[in-house]
Amino acid sequence: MLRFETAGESHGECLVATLTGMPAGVPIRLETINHELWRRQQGFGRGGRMKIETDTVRVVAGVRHSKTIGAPIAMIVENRDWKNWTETLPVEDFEGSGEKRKPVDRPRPGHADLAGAIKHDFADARYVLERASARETTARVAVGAVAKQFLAEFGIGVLSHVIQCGPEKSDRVVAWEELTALAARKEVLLGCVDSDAELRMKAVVDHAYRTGDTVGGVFEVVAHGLPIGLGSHATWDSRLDGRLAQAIVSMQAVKGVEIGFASDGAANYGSKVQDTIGYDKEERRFTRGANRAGGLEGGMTNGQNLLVRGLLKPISTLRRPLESVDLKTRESALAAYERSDVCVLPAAGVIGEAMTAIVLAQAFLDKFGGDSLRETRRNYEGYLEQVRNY
Ligand code: EPS
Repeated sequence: MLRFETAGESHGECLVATLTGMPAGVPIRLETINHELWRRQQGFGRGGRMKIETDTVRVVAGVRHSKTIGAPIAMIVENRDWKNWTETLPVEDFEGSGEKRKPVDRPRPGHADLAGAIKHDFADARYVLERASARETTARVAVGAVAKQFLAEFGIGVLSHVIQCGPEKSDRVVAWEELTALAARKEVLLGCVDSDAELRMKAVVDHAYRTGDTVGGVFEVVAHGLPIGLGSHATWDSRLDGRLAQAIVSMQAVKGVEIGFASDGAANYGSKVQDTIGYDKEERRFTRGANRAGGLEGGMTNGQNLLVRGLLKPISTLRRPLESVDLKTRESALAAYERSDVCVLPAAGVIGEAMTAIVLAQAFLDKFGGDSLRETRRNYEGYLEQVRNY
């Protein structure tokens, strides 16, 4: 079972991730992990923090001579901002520390602040926001970059693009090659392949900047090169759609998930929604009329591209704050404002890729197993042979 955990707070020393269950012999390049971390930091609408950080991974266990060794992988990404917070968030208390604290006592509507402070019996929300912050996704992206390198060994790629920002949408059908070109861009605006739509999206973010507001939208993750049969129809918790939904909605600020064209499907008759089945006798393979199911039927991959969308609400830290309550006085007060982002859509796409890659690597190893890449590959190739001869 491939599993991972993260630790670390937004303004603490560092973010930490462990990943257990990866077979030995998977080639790992630090440059590839760092490139994914860089992608997570990009996009028009990011806040001041991204100017401080240049996220760089340190792999401290589980990889030797550029390959996994079948042991837990441990990774660290340092927070450069920590040096500004050593007295505000010390590990060991010291005399006079009270004056250095930065309490957050006017909880932000939409953030973890209020429920987290009440639940943990904190007088203010500082410790809650430190962990609830999307800074944590740095660790997820590092793990996802390892999962991606594993999947790449089997010709599977996972990428993303932005399809909606506030009210502005791009409905264009996108080819895999366009996503690889998008991912190779040196400058990231809003992560949309349609440049006209991207400029309209930029105007929405500009408006949010001007008015002290924030804006959300929709990103789509696409996985390419998948075999038929990852996941299972047999039990509720092995259905891949359910596992992906959990992974995507677990992302900070994501409030909804859609597989394929789910909301269009809900508004249409069955005859317009299902992807018809054909057979190419020369190529000896099944073909499909469309991919409205988003590559998943019965909780299993069906060999088409996997399409998973995340619906991202606007970031809850507003420069023009909403009404809240002072936790000390219980009087009405405006919510706390601390430096934040205005729009994080392209970054959310990159995090969605990481979460999808992790779930796919889990499902892949559930099915093909193996303590070494060679063993996994042999099992995989045997299965592909069986599918070819079906
Ligand atoms: C983030 C770092 C954070 C925020 C953002 C995500 O940095 P700071 O709090 O120091 O500005 O920019 O966190 C939030 C949006 C949030 O609501 O907490 C990052 O690295 O992605």
